[in-house]
Amino acid sequence: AKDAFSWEEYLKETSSLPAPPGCFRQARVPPSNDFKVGMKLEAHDPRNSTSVCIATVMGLTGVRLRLRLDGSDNSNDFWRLVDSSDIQPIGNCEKNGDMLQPPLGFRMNASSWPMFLLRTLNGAEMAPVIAFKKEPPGPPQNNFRSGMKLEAVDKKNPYLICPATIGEVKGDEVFVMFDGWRGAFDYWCKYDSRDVFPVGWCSLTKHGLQPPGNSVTLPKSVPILPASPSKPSRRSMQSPYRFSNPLLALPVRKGVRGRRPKSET
Ligand code: MLY
Repeated sequence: AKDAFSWEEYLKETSSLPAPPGCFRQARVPPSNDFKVGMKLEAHDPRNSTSVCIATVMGLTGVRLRLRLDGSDNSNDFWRLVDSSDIQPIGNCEKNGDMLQPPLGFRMNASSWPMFLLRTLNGAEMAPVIAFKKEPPGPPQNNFRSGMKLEAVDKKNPYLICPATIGEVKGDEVFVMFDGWRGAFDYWCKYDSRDVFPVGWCSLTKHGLQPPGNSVTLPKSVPILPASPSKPSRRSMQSPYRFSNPLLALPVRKGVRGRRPKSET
């Protein structure tokens, strides 16, 4: 489609560079997704990470799984990479001498858990051991620098992966800013978070990539400029996106400079 987002053009338009692959805790060659919808596995309860529960694969997006804990409701689905250490084959928990737990918010009376567990596993299709990939090691140190571009999970809408920029680096943490969203979705995370990916990851793994939002981002380090005498370039006028680089982003119209568009969520 002519309006499809292109990193190549976007990086040029914003005069920015992608974070090098060595910054990320992701496989250099993404693993294959050998799971199928309906398969069952063991997963740590995201709301109670010490308990291991039974989960069902509800969907596949690239090399991520949409998971739902058995006995939970349908409004707490979560997403995990196929090489996440949060998931494992059925049987692992017991092998380690642990017991499978009901999810937080188990729909039934706690006393019905043992029978529920038997029933949910009876005749279930278990995800095969080969589908679980080994989690890659993290880089030994935080190699991110502010201004680098990446692809990141929107934690408020975790099915979405979006273009983002490193806004700040502090010790082992980075501030992830979503391009074109005026800060509403930004967050701090560890540099070795599994929720951040190098530019090109979505295309490589056939995961949808959201286009940037259409709000202008004004980096705090950039001084306010005098009104530009030149007209904005054809390219920036035609593009469906507003840009993070204010030099390219702000066509000056009717004397209104740097006016921010209305917020969108
Ligand atoms: N406002 C919309 C989607 C917001 C997505 C923002 N991400 C892409 C940074 C909603 O909440 O449904």
